[in-house]
Amino acid sequence: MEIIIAAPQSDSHVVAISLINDFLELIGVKTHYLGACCSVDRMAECLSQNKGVTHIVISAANGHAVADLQGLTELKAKYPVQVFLGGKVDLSSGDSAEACYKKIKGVDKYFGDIQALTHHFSCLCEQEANLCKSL
Ligand code: B12
Repeated sequence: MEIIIAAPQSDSHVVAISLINDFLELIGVKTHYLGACCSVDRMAECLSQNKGVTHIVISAANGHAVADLQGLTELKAKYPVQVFLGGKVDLSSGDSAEACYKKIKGVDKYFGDIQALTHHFSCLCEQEANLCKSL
């Protein structure tokens, strides 16, 4: 399992992405940690160089994810990846994070906490391992 971890283009908060990177590495996920202030173009560049990447995990903190993440649909038309988002998506609107994430085209799922995300990837890794054994 190989994934990208990043914060959106205008977002300089690094603590959550760093924690997520550590948790996922611990369960055996190979991570490409692109860090904070990462543009969608930079994510696409990484995908073009790493064909095994299946997911992009994005952490939003500063509330500008809706504007920052324009372009995900075009990226997904080119690369077959799933995009997971978590954090504070858009507090200015007063909507919940779960409601806000739906405003961002190209995001497949919003995760409320890191534990749920880690559990999800842990199940995916197990499925991948079982598939390899059966081949
Ligand atoms: C530290 C901090 C900073 C530091 C960041 C240092 C760094 N390089 O990381 C500095 C001082 C640079 C900073 C700057 C700013 N900040 Co600031 N910052 C914080 C602060 C105090 C802590 C953030 C943090 O690290 N938390 C620890 C991590 C572990 O928690 P977390 O980010 O909340 O993530 C948790 C969950 O949300 C979730 N999660 C997060 N992402 C993801 C992703 C996935 C996939 C999943 C499953 C879960 C998940 O899991 C984490 C653990 O529970 C928060 C306030 C707060 N107490 O939360 C404000 C806060 C995030 N900042 C805020 C703001 C507004 C700013 C500035 C705009 C301030 C300014 N006027 O300059 C700038 C923006 C800079 C930028 N370009 O992004 C606001 C954002 C408001 C919003 N979203 O609407 C906050 C919430 C403060 C506030 N209450 O107003 N900030």
